[in-house]
Amino acid sequence: MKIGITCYPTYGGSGVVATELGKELAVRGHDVHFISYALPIRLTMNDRIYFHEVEVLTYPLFEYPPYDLVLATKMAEVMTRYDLDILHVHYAIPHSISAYLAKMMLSDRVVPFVTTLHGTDITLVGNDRSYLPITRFGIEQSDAVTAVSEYLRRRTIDEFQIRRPVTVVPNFVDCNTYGPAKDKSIRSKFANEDEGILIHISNFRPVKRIEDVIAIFSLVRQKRKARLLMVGDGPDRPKAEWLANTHGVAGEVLFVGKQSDMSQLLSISDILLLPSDLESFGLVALEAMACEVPVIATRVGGVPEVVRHGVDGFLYDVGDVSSMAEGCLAILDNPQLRSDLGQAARDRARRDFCASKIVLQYEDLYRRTIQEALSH
Ligand code: GMT
Repeated sequence: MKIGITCYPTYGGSGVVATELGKELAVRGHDVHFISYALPIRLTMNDRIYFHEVEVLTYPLFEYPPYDLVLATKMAEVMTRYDLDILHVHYAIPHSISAYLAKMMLSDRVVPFVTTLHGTDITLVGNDRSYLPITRFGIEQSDAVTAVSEYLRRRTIDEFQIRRPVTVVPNFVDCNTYGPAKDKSIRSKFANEDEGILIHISNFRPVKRIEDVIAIFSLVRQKRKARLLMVGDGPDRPKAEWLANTHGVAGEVLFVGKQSDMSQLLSISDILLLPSDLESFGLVALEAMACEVPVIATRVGGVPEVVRHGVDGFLYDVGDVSSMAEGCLAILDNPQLRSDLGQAARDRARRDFCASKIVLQYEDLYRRTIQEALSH
């Protein structure tokens, strides 16, 4: 198939999923055309992967340059020139609207589009009253809609009163790339032998509750030696750095910034911390699980569909930092528990969320959607 993919190219779960999906589809022999305003962060090019940059004209009259319109124009252009069979957009706003416009712009053929809902497009942005009607319209007009968890599917249907089917296609992980550390010596760059390593990876937005990450770590640090790796960047990073200072743990917290390869840092860690207010899936938890790393997270959104409490890690109420610290200590102080949780986590990642299995679901969906569009 000739498949177009649109996503946000920046550091964020939806862009990562879209990029990894495109790479997998290319390996399986499809031509994949990424359409976005910058090269997606994890994208590596090959002869089946194309990148089409959307260039937004700025003009003094445009206080808000109309990206969605330029995107629609580029989508229609790529659909025509490369004879696309289908377009898959990740994140409803504004991508599903641009895809709809592009579809309408083609007079001689129909190129259907699939919208994948990732989370904040529904839970935050789409729920803002000013965005809700247009998000609902984009969902209703899509030729197929998927959500990354059952939680997100249900919430979309309930809150947007969606009458059309929404299919759950969960996020996935490449268990060959993400696995236990092959070279344990890298660990010594970050911690001494007797120190546990906790890791947090995110875009440092308020929903991630970075303050809780620091609070949990400082409670752990009162009881035993440990280090905290903070991976990523975003608006709450200065707050996190300041909190690490005020909690007196700045020397043990390492802010490593944005990284393109998470697998190495995850594989040398003992625990992933994900104390978010909300996660529709929690892709980073799955990536940690594939690396045999237990997860300490909040029992929110789609997280319990990924992490099983007491099996792959432990789940707690939002803000319950003392219990989360206790959970970390239980794991760090008991190597057998750490190993059991880690192995169960990897088994689950391989069995239920392995890339090859989930990519097949998308391929099937594309074929069915193309067939349906042709038959109308
Ligand atoms: O978490 C973010 O702020 C980024 C956001 C995105 O759309 O890029 O992540 C959402 O999509 C990810 C990939 O499907 C999910 O793993 C995250 O749970 C989801 N974030 C939220 O629901 C807050």
